[in-house]
Amino acid sequence: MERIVLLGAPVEEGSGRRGCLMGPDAYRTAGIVEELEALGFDVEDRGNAVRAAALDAVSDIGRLKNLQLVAGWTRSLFAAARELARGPAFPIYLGGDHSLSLGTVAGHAAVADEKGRPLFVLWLDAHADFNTFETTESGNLHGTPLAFACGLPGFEPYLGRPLPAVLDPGNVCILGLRSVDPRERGLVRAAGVEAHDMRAIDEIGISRLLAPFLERVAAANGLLHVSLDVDFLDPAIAPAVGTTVPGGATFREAHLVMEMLHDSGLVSSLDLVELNPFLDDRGRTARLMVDLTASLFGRQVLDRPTRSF
Ligand code: 5AB
Ligand code: MN
Ligand code: MN
Ligand code: MN
Repeated sequence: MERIVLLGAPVEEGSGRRGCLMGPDAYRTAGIVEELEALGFDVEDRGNAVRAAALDAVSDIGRLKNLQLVAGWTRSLFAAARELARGPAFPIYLGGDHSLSLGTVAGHAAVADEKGRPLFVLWLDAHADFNTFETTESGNLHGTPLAFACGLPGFEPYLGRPLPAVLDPGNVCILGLRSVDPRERGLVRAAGVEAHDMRAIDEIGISRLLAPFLERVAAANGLLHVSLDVDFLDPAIAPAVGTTVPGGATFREAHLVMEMLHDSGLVSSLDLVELNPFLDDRGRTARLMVDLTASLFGRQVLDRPTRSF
């Protein structure tokens, strides 16, 4: 039986408001363990076992918010992700805000490198999260994880040492964009990240955007990390997020992505981030995130032969 490890990381200091620390427990209340068990998985819930490492004072930089705490979380999450990536189980990281991915992506990139396999990342988000300490206008560090993973300069305080392995920006696909800061947009373009906004999804269709990326992962024998930000979804169906932007992915678009990911058999790790249960409407966003996770792990309405991309 395939094994899944759940690791809760109640980090909220990377976002501009409080509440994401309740995220991991909201997924449990919404039945994440039971849903995955019903699909035949052996689920080990490690609880909210990760905490921010205590650091010597990290000097303040400009208007960055909670840099010391976020760096502490990054170091703990990096170590936890590296350990899980080396093991046989499939890790699901329960956030927490998106600064969680500062640690998880770096950890998975390091282990992919040890294994001699390329890491690919699918970033499902209204935002590119490609700001640097230089370009961030808000100072909220949940807007920086993808730039950090891709090796953009200036991020030394996060790990306190160079990144063991840099994620190739050419191995990243962002889907769902509808809010990118002006200077961030230049960075995304310069890095050569594959980025699709909601207009592309409207015009081309989400499956036709995703399929070629999955083909590339398969052709390269890559590992695939998926980072699902609640704000990828339209706020009408997923209100429990601090950074709502109208015009997001629909219920079916989001499920189709998860179903295609399942059928591809390529996904090796998952972040569920930015859920803020304080803003939820009777648990519906938490339940939707759990249902999307179930689709990624094979829940479907009818039997169908496994497709390859
Ligand atoms: B999230 C913004 N670009 O840097 C910034 O929710 C938003 O993890 C970042 O995608 C949103 O503050 C971060 C305006
Ligand atoms: Mn976002
Ligand atoms: Mn995000
Ligand atoms: Mn957000």
